[in-house]
Amino acid sequence: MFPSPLHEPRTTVVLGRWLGAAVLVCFLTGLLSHLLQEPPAWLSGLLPARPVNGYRVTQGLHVISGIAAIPLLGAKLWTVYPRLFEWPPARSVLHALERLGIAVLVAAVLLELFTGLLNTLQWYPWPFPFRQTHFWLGWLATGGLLVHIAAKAPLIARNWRRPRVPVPGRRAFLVSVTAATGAVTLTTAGQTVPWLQRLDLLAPRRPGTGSQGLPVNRTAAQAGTVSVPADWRLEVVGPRPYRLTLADLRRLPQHEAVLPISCVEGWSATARWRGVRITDLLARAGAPPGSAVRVTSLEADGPYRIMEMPAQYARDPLTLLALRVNGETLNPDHGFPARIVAPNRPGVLQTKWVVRIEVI
Ligand SMILES: Nc1nc2c(c(=O)[nH]1)N[C@H]1C(S)=C(S)[C@@H](COP(=O)(O)O)O[C@H]1N2
Ligand SMILES: [Mo]
Repeated sequence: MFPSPLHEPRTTVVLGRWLGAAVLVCFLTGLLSHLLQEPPAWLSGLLPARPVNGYRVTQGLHVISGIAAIPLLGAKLWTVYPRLFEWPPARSVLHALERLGIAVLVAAVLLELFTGLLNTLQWYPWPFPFRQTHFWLGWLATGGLLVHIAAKAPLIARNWRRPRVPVPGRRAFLVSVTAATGAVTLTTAGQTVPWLQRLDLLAPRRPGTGSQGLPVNRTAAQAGTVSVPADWRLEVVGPRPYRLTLADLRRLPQHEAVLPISCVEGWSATARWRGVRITDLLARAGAPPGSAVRVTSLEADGPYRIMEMPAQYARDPLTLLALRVNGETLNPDHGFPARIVAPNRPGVLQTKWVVRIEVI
């Protein structure tokens, strides 16, 4: 029924090594992203504000390895799918358990890659929350993978080295899978790797494309902040609270920072920001050194309305309340009148339409 000679363990092992590597990179970078976006209390003081592009690199790797895993998984499942029709389906309790484990593993990995891919398109056609589901499926898939590798260790060991007699067609098959993996990777990686931008055929975003040279995830219209109230004031709450108009803010010392927005959805774009240092605003409010802050957006609701920033970012000279981007006043979509930019943080924490900064 399955005439291809490639439904055999050596081919599966070769693909499994690549897929395993992709899944491992994806898992570790995903874990990091999760921890950066919502750090547990014990960790938040330890997260480094350098290198400024750190999150751009790890999140880029996350999405690149996840996309590469899709053709690899397809090919690997193809090599083994005849075993779905094995008869009898279970030879022993142990065999039944092993097959059940594989079912869970395959389901978790498929769902993980599917939800991740759709997330890069900002498309959420399901009733469950994306982030928590993606996080726990990641553990399930990686745990399932480790158990699978352990259960298959003898088979993997037997097929680790190239056999003396080659299976006909294997080389061509592996070359095709490599080409497919390379193609989907190279045509999407440009959403975060600047020198691959020209190949960006399948990427949902292009870093330089968007108003003011930058993509927009949530527009002012979507957030309901198109018309900023005429009496807008930045409120700084601390031991010596105060309020500033936009004109006041513009009269304070202005600083520049070249920093990326590194979106968890997989695109990153560098921009030149100009505005007031958060550390200067905090000093003026009499905040004790080492203060963390809570930032509130004008946005009526939404998961990114309130953001907390640990001290190491708040005191960083590159962390700005930006008023300008790439030489222009921020437009409404990029956070007019003022937004946060900080080094080495996920895009979701680069709060737009800021109205309040509280010392905590
Ligand atoms: N208040 C608020 N700030 C926000 C968001 C939001 O939805 N609301 N989206 C965040 C996300 S997910 C990203 S990637 C960046 C994008 O910034 P940009 O639209 O200026 O490129 O803004 C962040 N700041
Ligand atoms: Mo984002």
